[in-house]
Amino acid sequence: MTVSPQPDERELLEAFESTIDRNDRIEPRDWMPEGYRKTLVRQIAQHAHSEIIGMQPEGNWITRAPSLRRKAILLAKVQDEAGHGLYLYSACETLGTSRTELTEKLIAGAQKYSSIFNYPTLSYADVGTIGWLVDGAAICNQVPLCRTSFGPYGRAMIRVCKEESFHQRQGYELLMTMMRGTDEQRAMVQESVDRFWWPSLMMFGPPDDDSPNTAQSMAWGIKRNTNDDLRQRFVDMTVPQAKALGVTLPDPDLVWNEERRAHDFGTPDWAEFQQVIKGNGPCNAQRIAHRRKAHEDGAWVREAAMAFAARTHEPEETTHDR
Ligand code: FAQ
Repeated sequence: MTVSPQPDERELLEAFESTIDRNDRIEPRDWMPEGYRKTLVRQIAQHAHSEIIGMQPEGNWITRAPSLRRKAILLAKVQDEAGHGLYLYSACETLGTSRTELTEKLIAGAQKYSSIFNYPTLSYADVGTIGWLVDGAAICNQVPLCRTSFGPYGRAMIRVCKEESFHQRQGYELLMTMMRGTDEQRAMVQESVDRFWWPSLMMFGPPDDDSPNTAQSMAWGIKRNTNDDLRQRFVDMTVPQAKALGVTLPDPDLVWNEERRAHDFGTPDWAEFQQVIKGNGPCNAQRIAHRRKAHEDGAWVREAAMAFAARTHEPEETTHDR
């Protein structure tokens, strides 16, 4: 019998690169460079944490939703975010990192989550604004990720994006209803949009010139567009929606540029962004404390589930008397 020789690292790398060049998918059992694996774990974990932490600002309004219909919609949306977190943690597990490890890193402050969820939800209009702007930004960012080079991440994104579309529409519909209401309600919507506009633009990450990861992530097909490209796409998509809604986007420099066939817009406060991602945003401490408490309070559920799983996997003769 002839034993075929193990391919060396150069051959493995060539095979990996040719898969990337063909726009094919890398799957969990395929060989991959360590840097590719690490970048994916970093991005997917941050994305998963964002979904889970993102449940908090909206969850804040479940008990105070103004009608049964609005409450049911909000409950369903927040539950969807939990599901998105689970798909994403599962995608990360295929890269050899457990969900427990990732959660522990999150609550120790060793992994990030989206800056946007460190801002408070001060009025009920924020539920609509988050749906419209935050889910709108998430869709712009995530639709291209359906074509990301790592199979489990791209497949998770397909379902996530479908659900995010519903989230975006419910937010827009909520705001539209408020805009058809009283002057007070219209003022609430405008005040909410004023607070969330700039943080929504920051969701796309730092400008391309200050983005250390973009070039390599694009070369590996993990990211399909740069941060600035997606931010521009979001602005162009949102301006006509704001007009239809009757709200003003709080940027005096926002203007259509006929030559570029795109909107010019002002510069987000990047110093504020850096502070928020370093942990010094308005709600960072509260979000992590809440997540830590939920994790600790849920310890008994995990222990019971593990004990049940161990028992149901025991051989038949040791369990049938119980
Ligand atoms: N917040 O070099 P880059 C949602 C970090 S889901 C915090 O440009 P990259 C659904 C970045 O990690 C929202 N940190 O990085 C929902 C890096 O730090 P590191 C989440 C940020 O990875 C809706 C450093 O800055 N979506 O909203 C942010 O190439 C409503 C340098 O940055 C995703 O995660 C930020 N905004 O590009 C849920 C999408 N931006 O790790 C509930 C997937 C950058 O080196 C309610 N992720 N940083 O220490 C991505 O597309 C990318 O990771 C980017 C950042 C674009 C976020």
